[in-house]
Amino acid sequence: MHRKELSKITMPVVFNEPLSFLQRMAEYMEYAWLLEKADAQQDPVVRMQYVAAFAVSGLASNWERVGKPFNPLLGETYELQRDNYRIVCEQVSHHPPVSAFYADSEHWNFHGSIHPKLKFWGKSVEIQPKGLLTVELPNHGEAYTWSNVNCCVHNIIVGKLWIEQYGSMEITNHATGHRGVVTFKTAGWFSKDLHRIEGYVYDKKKKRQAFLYGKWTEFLRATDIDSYDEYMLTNSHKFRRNDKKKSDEGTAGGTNSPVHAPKKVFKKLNSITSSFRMTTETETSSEPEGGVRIEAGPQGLDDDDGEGGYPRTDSTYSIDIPNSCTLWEADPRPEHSSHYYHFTLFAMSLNELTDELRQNFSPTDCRLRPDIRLLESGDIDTGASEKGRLEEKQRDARKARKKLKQEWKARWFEQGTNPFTRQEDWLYSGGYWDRNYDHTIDIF
Ligand code: CLR
Repeated sequence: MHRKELSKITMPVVFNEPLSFLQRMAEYMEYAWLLEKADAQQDPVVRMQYVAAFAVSGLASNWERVGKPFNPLLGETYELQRDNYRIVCEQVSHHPPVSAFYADSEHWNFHGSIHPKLKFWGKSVEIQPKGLLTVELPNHGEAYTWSNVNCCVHNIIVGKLWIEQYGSMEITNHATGHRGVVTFKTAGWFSKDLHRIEGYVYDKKKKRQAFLYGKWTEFLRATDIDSYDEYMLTNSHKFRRNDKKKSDEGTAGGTNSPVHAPKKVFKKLNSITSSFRMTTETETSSEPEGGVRIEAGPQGLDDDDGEGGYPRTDSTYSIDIPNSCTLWEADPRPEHSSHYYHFTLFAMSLNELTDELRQNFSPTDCRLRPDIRLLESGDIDTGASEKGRLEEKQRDARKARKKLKQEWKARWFEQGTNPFTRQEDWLYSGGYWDRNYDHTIDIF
């Protein structure tokens, strides 16, 4: 296994998508209305259900998104204002790369930071989005915290890239002690559990209060425990129970040890991942169907589960537990999404630059990054050279600071401890929306 910081991986611009990672973070906001819904609930169990739906919904846009977002430059920002909320993001550290954000609205606020850690496993790369996410509902005096599940990009050497998210997401309501635990399953044999998620809401005595189920790409539903238990008496075959043994083997974020890739693969990988990825869409694995798994991916998951290591089908079995309520449903992707980096409609709107914005926003906003603009307009070569120029400018600025013994300080965030978990976090220092950007530096 081979670790590398995201900021140290350079790939040709053709493998990029025309968004900065800061904008990728802003994509958590696509279904922000779920937080409004959460706030409107009187029952803490139902509030947790909607917060869980929000946490899951923020990951839905990752489906099929295999373009690499641009590494933000140190000090780069992104802002987005919508009818009911606004969000500001900043790249607060470059080595290691850390992005922080703060979103607020009349009824809630949502903040956190992300430091994606990459591990290369041979044929796949596992991404651990380190960092903490917090939702506060001041009307209820509540704060919820969780961390995102891991993500795996399969077939980084040959074959079709695909993204899997797996592990356990644990949301804690620090005021009442309720917990929402949602497990993202691995695809499993014949992709039976592809994209499937399920979990429970517990009260502070660890008693189950609701059952949650769905697909992170599509929907999340909730039902009461009695209906669930009754349903399970006759339909248990539909579920792969995540008992202890299973989760140690594979899913549910067990502390499993990896199966190592053959040395040969590693050599090849080391020499190409840092600079180039060879894509051959036609090359397929010659593994027989359901054949013996030779090399296992990070979570015991194999890349040979389908044609060319691509999952054969989505899992289509339906679960209709009586008394279920749909908390969230993903909007379908726009028609030409697959020709446009598999963007959602929301992602497509993130580069929008109105005159009003132009007059008001910070000169560090990533909408002003020339390399991203050039990729967006299809000029890959100039985009690549501009990207090089910006990175060099960033290096020069760092050297200059070193010489003057100056330390970099984030503009809108401060490193501190999360008041609810006491973990290390980045906290918003305020002021971005006062629109005074006199002391921002020129990074483009
Ligand atoms: C997944 C959801 C997490 C936050 C997060 C961090 C890094 C992102 C990842 C998400 C999705 C996949 C991603 C990755 C950075 C690079 C990678 C966009 C959004 C793309 C697919 C490129 C992989 C390139 C390898 C071949 C090196 O909460």
